[in-house]
Amino acid sequence: MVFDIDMIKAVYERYPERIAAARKVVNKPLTLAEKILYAHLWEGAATTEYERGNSYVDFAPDRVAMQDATAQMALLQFMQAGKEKVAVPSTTHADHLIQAKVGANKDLQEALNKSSEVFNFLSSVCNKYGIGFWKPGAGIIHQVILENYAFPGGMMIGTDSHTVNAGGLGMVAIGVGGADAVDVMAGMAWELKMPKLIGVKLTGKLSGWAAPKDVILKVAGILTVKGGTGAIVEYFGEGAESMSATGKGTICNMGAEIGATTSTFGYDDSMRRYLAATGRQEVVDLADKVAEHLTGDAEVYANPDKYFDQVIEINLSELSPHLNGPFTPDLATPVAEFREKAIANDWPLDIEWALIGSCTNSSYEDLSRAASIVDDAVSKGVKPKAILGINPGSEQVRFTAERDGFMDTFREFDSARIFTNACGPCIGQWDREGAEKEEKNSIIHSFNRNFAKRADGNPNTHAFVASPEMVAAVAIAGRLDFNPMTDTLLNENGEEVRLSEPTGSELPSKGFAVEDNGYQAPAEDGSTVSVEVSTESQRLQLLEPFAAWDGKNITGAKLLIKAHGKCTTDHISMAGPWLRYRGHLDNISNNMLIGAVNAFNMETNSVRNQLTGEMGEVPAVQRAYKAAGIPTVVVGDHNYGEGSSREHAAMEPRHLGVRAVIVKSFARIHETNLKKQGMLGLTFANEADYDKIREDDTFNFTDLDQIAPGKQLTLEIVHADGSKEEIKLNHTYNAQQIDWFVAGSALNLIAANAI
Ligand code: MIC
Ligand code: SF4
Repeated sequence: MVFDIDMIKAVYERYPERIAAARKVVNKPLTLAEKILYAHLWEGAATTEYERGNSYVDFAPDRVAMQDATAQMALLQFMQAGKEKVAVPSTTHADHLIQAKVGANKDLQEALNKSSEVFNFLSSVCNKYGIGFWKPGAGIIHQVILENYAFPGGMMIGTDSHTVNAGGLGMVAIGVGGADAVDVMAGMAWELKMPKLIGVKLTGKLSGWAAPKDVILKVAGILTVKGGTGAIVEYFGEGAESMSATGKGTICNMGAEIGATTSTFGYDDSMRRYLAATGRQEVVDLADKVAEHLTGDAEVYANPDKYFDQVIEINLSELSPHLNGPFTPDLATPVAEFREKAIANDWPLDIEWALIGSCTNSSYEDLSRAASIVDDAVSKGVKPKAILGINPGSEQVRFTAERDGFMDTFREFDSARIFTNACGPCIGQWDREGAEKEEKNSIIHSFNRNFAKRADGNPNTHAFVASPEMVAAVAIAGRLDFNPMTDTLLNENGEEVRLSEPTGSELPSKGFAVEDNGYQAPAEDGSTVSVEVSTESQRLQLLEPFAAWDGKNITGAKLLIKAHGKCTTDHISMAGPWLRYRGHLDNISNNMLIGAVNAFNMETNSVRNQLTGEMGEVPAVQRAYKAAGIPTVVVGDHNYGEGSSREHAAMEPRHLGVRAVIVKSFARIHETNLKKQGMLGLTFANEADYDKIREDDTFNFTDLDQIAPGKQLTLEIVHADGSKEEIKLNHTYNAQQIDWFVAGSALNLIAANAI
């Protein structure tokens, strides 16, 4: 069965007319990204050109995807919107709440025991409102989406930053907060600033140890974690066509790590092959009829400098494997240069754990290539030095890989652990023995993120990101500085052997197979399905609407924390053990900003309480201000809120009474999340003003009552010695977003309109 085939047919039927209209208004050759965006305007056929990087545009995405950790909040909000059914095809995927410990079956059972309340809630809400539900164990959201729902030229939003993975099948797929998903599920337009365009021309062909992962590891090194902000990255060229659809998915997936709005590739044979292999020949037949619209115009690709805002060229034939890290995904080092850099920086070289999986690298092809390395080592009598953990991307991938013998290959290593088809260690769902000792160590994985504490909670774990085949090789060597292209290993006979280059299959030659894919279709008529949330629950809590703005200037606000350096969503609302409270706003608020580094003492979770003068934990200090009715402000550095789409990072401060977040710059999703939840997300007009903020400052907004699009705000800083300074703040609120602030949240407006 092909999901939503009627919707896909309708999208393709509209394409010729929509592209013709877009050509008229834009009046020059079109990139693929522009075609997809203009084909999905809320207004229908384009009547005006939108300015990249400037115009706010209303879009009509084709579908919505959610995962369990964010869906709880998204669906709690949707329940407040007063709708009977979702307006577009939507799915929820249970993948984040399963901890990796012993192995797949036991771990899954344990998760079912621990989180049944949440799974039952999600299953019944989905059933009621017409949302497909993929049960625990079915797989990681983005692999399941790629296998079942993604289609070339489609537009999707998803409550997870790696929704962008679907660019591997030529979609424009964008990560958002739950409140954005609610807009689309409630049948409203979804707003986005018209993205800028970055073109990446890929020439040559990958060979040897280089993998699609290395393309994005290299791009991350070039663009850094904020280089893609506000832009869509479009890959093209012969090199692009030479890679598999799942390989393209890997590249698009990690576009989240450079802050890109999304990434995409033109429709090509690799996508045809993948769609056909996953039972969607029907989609191929439909897409082929409009194939010219599902890729960028030839003139664009011939003269990219004229049509993209920035162009990068990478010759795949010259690309070598990379290791990115530690602590940030953009610190890119070619394997050949790694040893020197690691020694200079004192990175631990010995490896105890190597992990393959996560939504970015858990496809059939990935497992097959990693298995080829293991197979080669076994046949040469080499034993692995590290433990190799594997999380397959979906039940279909696992079942097929099992049938084709790859799982048995991994099991040839006594130290291999096959975990559930789920996020697992990638999101800190990992019961790693000894992590609590907080010893300095390194791990290597094929995931996308490697922020401090993310995988095992240990701040001293140095995590490095690499391709699955490199992860397998490092697992065998037990050392991070192992270069499989030049180094040898000692086998059990004491002989020096070299690992052969990876081989693998893009797709299973016998086709994919699965017995139970874990899908639950929603009820045709959900009106009689009831959704219960106990008031006693520690995991779920119905939402109370946030209070509307009183129209007055915020005055007498205290500084809660001035965050130093990197402050990702993992620092603002940690995952791992806290995932269990994702449906309970008050409980999860106890993790607010506990990972952020206080610029005044360089410690985490220790800030001055201006009421008592004492140091205290951030959530506790904030609760004290709230109890005293005192507003607060959070100050941050660049790219504040980088990483996840989790809107908890915006809802927690909102819930606890923080009024404004003032930073040097924001990551896109987090900035929108703040706006949606009725917070003030502001930036220093003069970056250096960050330095003016002192630990015991009080703030007065002097012209907030005149807030208007494009107009700076003025902030008076009152220092403890009584001296005052005035600084200017920028904001990007348009008229509608100001309405959200006024109403207390975007949802308050939807709910008011539904009555
Ligand atoms: C992540 O990779 O950080 C997550 C967990 O998938 C998040 C979503 C979440 O916080 O639930 C993301 O990337 O958006
Ligand atoms: Fe799950 Fe990790 Fe992918 Fe996030 S990045 S969706 S936690 S596998």
